[in-house]
Amino acid sequence: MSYLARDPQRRLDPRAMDPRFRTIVSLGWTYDPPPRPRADWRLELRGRIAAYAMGRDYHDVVLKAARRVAAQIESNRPGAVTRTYVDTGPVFEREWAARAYLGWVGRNTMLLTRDRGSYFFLAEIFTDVELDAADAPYRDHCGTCRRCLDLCPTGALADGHLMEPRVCISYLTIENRGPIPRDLRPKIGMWLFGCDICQEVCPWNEAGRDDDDYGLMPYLPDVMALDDAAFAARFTKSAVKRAKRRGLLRNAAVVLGNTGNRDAVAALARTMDREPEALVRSHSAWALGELGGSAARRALESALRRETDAAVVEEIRAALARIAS
Ligand code: B12
Ligand code: SF4
Ligand code: SF4
Repeated sequence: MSYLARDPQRRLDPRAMDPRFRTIVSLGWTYDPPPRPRADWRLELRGRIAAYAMGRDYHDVVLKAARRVAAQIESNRPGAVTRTYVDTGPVFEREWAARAYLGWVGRNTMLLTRDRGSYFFLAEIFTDVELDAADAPYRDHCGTCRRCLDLCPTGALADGHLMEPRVCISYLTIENRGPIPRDLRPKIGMWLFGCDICQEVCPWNEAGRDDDDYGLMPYLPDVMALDDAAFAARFTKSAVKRAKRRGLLRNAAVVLGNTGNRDAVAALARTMDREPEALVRSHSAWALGELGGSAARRALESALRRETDAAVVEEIRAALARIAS
């Protein structure tokens, strides 16, 4: 995410992008809270996708909606300059939303409101039109609560609205292009793409819905079997495509390892045999090492005889050593 360090001046002061800007309009677009997981992910070999990625990619949907608001401003004020952002430009979206009094920045670093919780996206319209601001800041309603800090599995959150993104599951499973550090893999638990824990535990977010959650909990052996064409067919219109096929399969291997369920061995062994991406093979080797047992050991030994990639060979050896001990 080195792009975050680019253009600091434009980030801090949008007038560096266009000196005519006078106002930022901050917008929120709610999405459905995650369903309460009813599937037993370990037993059923399922991984979980964060709620925001359900349905069509929000960048398209929210940008279109925000542009409609921008068009409204332009029609009310002919000649107005507007520029619309959803997640893509050098914009501190939560900072501007907090300063527009849309909500407060919680200890989980999310922008929250009392009536909507945090299950909403942000968008901004930068404009040269001068508009009145809301009259009172949105008070912080975290109070003495620390649930998000205490329950984040990787300890990514710290006092003072701080987060260490490099250990956040959302970063590790979406933005990270390389291997997931070995010590963090068990902490990823069931998360196949993104993570909702620090929102789910927040008292300002409504309890999850009761309906079918299988849409957000795909069967992992099917995920491991996706080739390029099948991945594209299933995820082109979804935010999940950001992880790319190799990233998603890497994550699926880690979650299968975390299930502790040896029913996953066959899918992982097949991956060791057929998968062209070394990144996916190396995480599958790790997962086989976690599951252990004679079938996992045989799959690793046979993969070791064929493997030419040094990083995968190292993972296989480490996995075999874990099984032996
Ligand atoms: C990089 C990024 C990430 C990174 C880093 C997250 C981070 N905390 O910085 C990763 C990959 C980890 C991530 C994860 C997620 N993200 Co994200 N992400 C972004 C992105 C592209 C940039 C964020 C950024 O600049 N971070 C750097 C920090 C310094 O800036 P900041 O976000 O503006 O927030 C700081 C300031 O506002 C300041 N601040 C403001 N007011 C106050 C008040 C006080 C008192 C203090 C001390 C500080 C303070 O502290 C904030 C926290 O550091 C934004 C879109 C955007 N352009 O803003 C989306 C965005 C923040 N992400 C979003 C979402 C939905 C998520 C996830 C929920 C997705 C998921 N389910 O997996 C998780 C949530 C994890 C979490 N707890 O934050 C939404 C958040 C919506 C909301 N209601 O807040 C955004 C705004 C995208 C959007 N357009 O809707 N994300
Ligand atoms: S998204 Fe998950 S890993 Fe990241 S800070 Fe929140 S609880 Fe922790
Ligand atoms: S869980 Fe508690 S501390 Fe964290 S954001 Fe929600 S109210 Fe604030």
